[in-house]
Amino acid sequence: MADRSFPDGFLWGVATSAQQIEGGSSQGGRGESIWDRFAATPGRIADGSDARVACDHYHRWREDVGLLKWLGVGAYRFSIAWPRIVPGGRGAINASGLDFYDALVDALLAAGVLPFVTLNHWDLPQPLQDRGGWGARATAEAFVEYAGAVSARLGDRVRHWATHNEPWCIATLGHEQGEHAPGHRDPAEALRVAHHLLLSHGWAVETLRRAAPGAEVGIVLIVVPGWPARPSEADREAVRRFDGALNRWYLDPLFRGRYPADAIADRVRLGHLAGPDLPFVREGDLEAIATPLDFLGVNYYCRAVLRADAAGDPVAVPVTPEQEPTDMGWEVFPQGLHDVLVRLAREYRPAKIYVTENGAAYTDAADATGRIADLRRIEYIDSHLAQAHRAIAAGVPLGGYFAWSLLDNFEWARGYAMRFGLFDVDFATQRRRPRDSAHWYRRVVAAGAVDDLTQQPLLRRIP
Ligand code: IFM
Repeated sequence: MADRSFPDGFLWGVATSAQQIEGGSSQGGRGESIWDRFAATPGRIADGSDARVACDHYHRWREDVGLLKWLGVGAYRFSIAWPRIVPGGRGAINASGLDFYDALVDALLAAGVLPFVTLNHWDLPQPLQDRGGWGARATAEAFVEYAGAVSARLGDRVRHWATHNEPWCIATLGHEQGEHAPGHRDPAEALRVAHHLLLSHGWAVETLRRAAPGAEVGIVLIVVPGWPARPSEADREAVRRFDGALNRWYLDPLFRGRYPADAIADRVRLGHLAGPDLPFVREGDLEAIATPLDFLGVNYYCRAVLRADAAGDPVAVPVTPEQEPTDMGWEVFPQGLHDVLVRLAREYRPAKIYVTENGAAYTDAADATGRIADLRRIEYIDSHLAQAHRAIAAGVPLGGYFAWSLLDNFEWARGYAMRFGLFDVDFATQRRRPRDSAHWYRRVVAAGAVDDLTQQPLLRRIP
């Protein structure tokens, strides 16, 4: 087996987000987020849960920094809760919110862990939603004010900043498909939302660079490679449409300063746009969006296998994978990570890429000794790391990898049943327990290289 060492300086990390782990949702002056409102609406969350307590990280953050230190990771990707900083959406800044992250950042640095901050991981302050949310251009201005407040306080210590997490999810799941907050089903609004997210990103890059000179600034996208279900022209066309709407709608403006013409034509055909001119784009917007970035964050979980419906539009079809899907129903397809990274490097030439999320939801019971042998999660991460390694060998400027997630947490509309954590969380007691994957990842991080699981009697070696 070829050497699986990663380059010196490769950043090994784990990731979380504020809404999913913090809890303390009405403490310390935090305001309401759109996800608080959404979860309080009957029928929105599969198990009827909410994120008022979640992992209680708001109170247990010192313990959680201890877990990171034990793991030995070089970086921790977390997000700032926007409603904790600007409870009203605009105007007054909540000092106690800034104090919380200030202390967290100091504790991370003292533990030898670099803070990798995401500013918007979906928890828009509800007062901004009440004024039109991301569909309103003023929300982009509010985001820049918020980014300014956070970076003024943390910019002297935080060297990695991501503006948004997965704008496609906010725009499409939240405003077109209605599955995520705020639960709208309005494709025209979703396109405006996408634009205002990108615009606010571009504006905020400048703000962040001013407050944190020399820091790396980027954005995090979900990237899903499409595959034709059959080797037909129709299915290949369905893949093109899918790719245009999900991947290129974000990548092209960010790296080429324009929305993809074919994907605009698709939206016109679908009646989501009146014509090829995008009414929400103003002069200077595309230049701002295409401000050069220090990195692109890539979240990769699986591919989409697509067939064309009667109108030629993409429909995801279940594949029959050799391996069982994850609890999310997602196919395990490690090769897709390699392919995505190589494609991004070749077609968009980002200065650097981080895999900012990758991981799997599986439920494994503890045995009588309390051990949780989550071999499937280890295999998932190991096989994806092997593909990341291949991508580096192919010349991709990959700077790091963040496993999703440190802890089991509030998995949005799926509630708490989806367990992504390297650490198991008992939500009744808030006890954190390392799964075998945590022990395994700790060794991978220490070695700076992935195991070849085929050569290891794995279950005997762990923990
Ligand atoms: O939990 C989410 C995360 O918040 C965003 N990316 C995908 C993860 C798994 O669904």
